[in-house]
Amino acid sequence: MEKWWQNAVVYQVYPRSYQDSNGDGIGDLPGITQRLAYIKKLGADIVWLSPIYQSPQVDNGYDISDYRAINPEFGNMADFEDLLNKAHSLGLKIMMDLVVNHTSDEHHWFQQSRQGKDNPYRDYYIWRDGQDGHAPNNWGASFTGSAWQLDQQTGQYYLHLFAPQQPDLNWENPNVRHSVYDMMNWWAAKGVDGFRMDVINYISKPAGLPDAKKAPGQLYGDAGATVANGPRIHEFLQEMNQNVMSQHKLVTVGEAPGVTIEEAKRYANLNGSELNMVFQFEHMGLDESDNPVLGRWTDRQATLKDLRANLTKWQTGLAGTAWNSLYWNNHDQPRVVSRFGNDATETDRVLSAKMLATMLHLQQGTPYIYEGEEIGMTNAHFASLDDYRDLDAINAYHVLVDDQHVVTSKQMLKYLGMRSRDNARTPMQWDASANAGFSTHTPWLKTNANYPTINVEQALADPNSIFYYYQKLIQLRHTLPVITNGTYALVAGNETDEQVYAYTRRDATTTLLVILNATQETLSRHYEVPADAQVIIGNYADDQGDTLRPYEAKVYQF
Ligand code: TEU
Ligand code: CA
Repeated sequence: MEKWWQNAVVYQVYPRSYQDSNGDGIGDLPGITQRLAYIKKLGADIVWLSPIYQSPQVDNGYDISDYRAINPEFGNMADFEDLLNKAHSLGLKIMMDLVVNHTSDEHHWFQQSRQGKDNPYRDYYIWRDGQDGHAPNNWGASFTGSAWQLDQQTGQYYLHLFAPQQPDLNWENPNVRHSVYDMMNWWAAKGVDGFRMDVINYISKPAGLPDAKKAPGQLYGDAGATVANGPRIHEFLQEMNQNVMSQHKLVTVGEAPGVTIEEAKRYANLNGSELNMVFQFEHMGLDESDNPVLGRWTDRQATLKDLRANLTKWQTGLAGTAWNSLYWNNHDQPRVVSRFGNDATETDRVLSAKMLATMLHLQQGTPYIYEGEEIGMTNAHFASLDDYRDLDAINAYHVLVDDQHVVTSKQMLKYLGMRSRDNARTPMQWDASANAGFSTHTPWLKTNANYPTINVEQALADPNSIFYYYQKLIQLRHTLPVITNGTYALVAGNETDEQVYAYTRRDATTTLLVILNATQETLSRHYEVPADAQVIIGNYADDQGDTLRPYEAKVYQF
């Protein structure tokens, strides 16, 4: 039986960067509300809001100090209710970001917890004694340094897998779990329609918190790999499901770095016992460095072969058992057109953005579009470290360039320009006016210099724009059941093609053949298509049969 979210399309908004309504240079809730009609015009069904809760904003809201209050920079609860009502009146659903692997160190639970070993909230977090004056184990934090912070007040260390201002909650404590479920039910009662769950597969830590594997040259062990998919994770999610999801009509997606197909089959099982779907990360890791010290800080390019093999593995791996989420972009990833496409010229940018959209949106699963992706926004290519705001980029620069001397400043600036999260976070480009129409004030993060030509106003005025192409892809998903339900298969022999990706989707009545030239060259390929086959979408005006022009994408229906 098909679920309501299976043929839905999600649009992610990063509130800080979407639309500033009061001229302080920071996006806000009334700004988003003003733009809901635009999201509706695109055709998305669900709007995922990155965190809007009260937060000191050390990690732009992924450090929450009050789960039931709105960050004052973004507005207040009345503004949120207004956004929710307006969305619902337009037929849009709202998905909240749920960040419960950790809180902010300013959350009152942590403020209490750090007071003393006997405090009733002590066990809400993960406290340990040091070992011979060192941290309790070798785990490294995601944003550099040890994952343990010594707290002078009690002389113990607390665990933080991310920044020191993001202490990890102790999910072994049933009070923590039920406090989270109560909070989720509170938001569901308010009328929100779903949750995107931040690093949810990290919440169950392995017993004894053993040292993590440490590659040569690395200062700390890989904590993420050690905590991912921990021993009690499925028990916790089933408990959450019984306490929250089963009580409401919610859509849920878990962010799950390090998730495997086998684990995803459990998290996202169609039996509905845990989550509806997960974000897997394998295709986002294909252009990582072989040198674990560098990780994503490299200019390595993913190959079509690797990308196709990975997407195919997830398509066939979950088919019939669990549900995929489909994404190229989010607030943590560089812009897809700059990463897997080509942003060098206007022609290449538009063609390759449409080709990548076709690759993803004809697959089985629920697609996610990240703000600006629908107009082909590109990486910002900032030239100076001063332009960056993200602690992830700034910390990585200092550790790799200043402390460890593993890359030069020039190299690292190049890598940041290609891979940093701030590439996704530059203000939404609405029009060619000052600050891209995002704000009347200097924005909190510089706008991309290309906003005078790449912007929403321009896209809406051009019938051949990337925007209208995405709109059509969404319409196709909403009207052709084979896109939601059909079987995925690679065209025979395509596995080894280094330039073209060709796959089919099939149900009892319909076949779709998706042909994608992933290169800048004109190629020749022959695929069997019946004489009456129709091209239902493509990024060139006509069909030249076996000739595939640069970045050509076309989809036959028969
Ligand atoms: O991201 C988790 C995560 O996997 C990141 O560490 C990711 O690997 C990194 O951003 C590099 O791409 C989530 C949120 O999406 C991210 O914005 C938060 O900073 C992080 O959790 C902590 O809450
Ligand atoms: Ca504002």
